[in-house]
Amino acid sequence: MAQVPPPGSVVVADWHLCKDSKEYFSKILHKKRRRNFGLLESPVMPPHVAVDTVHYKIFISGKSGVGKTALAARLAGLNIPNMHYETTGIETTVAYWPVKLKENSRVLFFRFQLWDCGENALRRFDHLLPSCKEQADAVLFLFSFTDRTSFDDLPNQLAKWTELFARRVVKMVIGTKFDLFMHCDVAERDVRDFQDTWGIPVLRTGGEVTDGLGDVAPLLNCLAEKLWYQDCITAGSASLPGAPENACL
Ligand SMILES: Nc1nc2c(ncn2[C@@H]2O[C@H](COP(=O)(O)OP(=O)(O)O)[C@@H](O)[C@H]2O)c(=O)[nH]1
Ligand SMILES: [Mg+2]
Repeated sequence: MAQVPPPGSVVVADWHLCKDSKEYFSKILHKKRRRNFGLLESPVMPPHVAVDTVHYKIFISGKSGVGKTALAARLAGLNIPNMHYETTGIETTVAYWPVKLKENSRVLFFRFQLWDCGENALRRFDHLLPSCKEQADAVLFLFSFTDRTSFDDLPNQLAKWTELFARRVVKMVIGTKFDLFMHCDVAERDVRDFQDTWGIPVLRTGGEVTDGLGDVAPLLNCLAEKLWYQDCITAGSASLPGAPENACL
């Protein structure tokens, strides 16, 4: 079973609510909404506040209509498309997220490059999957709470990606459309059973974007935590929940 850090043991949870985080989060906000960053843009801190940025590539996996494009938009603070249209190829979206490490109170900007590829395009064009897979640090496995088949297919998806990667990658399972509880097709008990069997926590998402930070903070902090922990293990300090100075910089 994958080694996972206990939730909240590596990064400060809900740091976006603390006063000392304001200076950092203000750099990813504009008029109280998330700032959009192009591929070559990044948050700029004043010269006396040196903050390192760590880069990660994240692939979003899941069947068509499950909510991959909506999740990428949500995590980056962009408008969520109301209409479903199949993503025609690969779309990448950049999301920055400041994180405070518990061990040494060090602040880092995490730069997540989210790779979203339409399922039909993946099937039709053989070259897409290798480029999505190349150098990926994490895979987000999506299922929809309103689509039982997407949940039942998770073991296949996990097996497929485990086979594809010889090296270690972070795996996260996210249930979308949790807001549509009237149409919920996946029982809590089934989610618990899945977590017990696979040892992977299931996160949930859905609903209106509120203040732009609160609804994505648990997802982004969890992702940051797992990625940082993975780097610690790779750098050979698996016993530490924090990281050595050069773990991934
Ligand atoms: N209510 C609700 N609708 C969602 C959610 N996620 C996605 N959708 C809607 O589901 C449809 C498919 O989403 P999309 O992200 O395009 O699916 P993709 O094919 O996996 O990229 C769109 O109409 C979205 O607006 C969610 O969490 N809640
Ligand atoms: Mg899409």
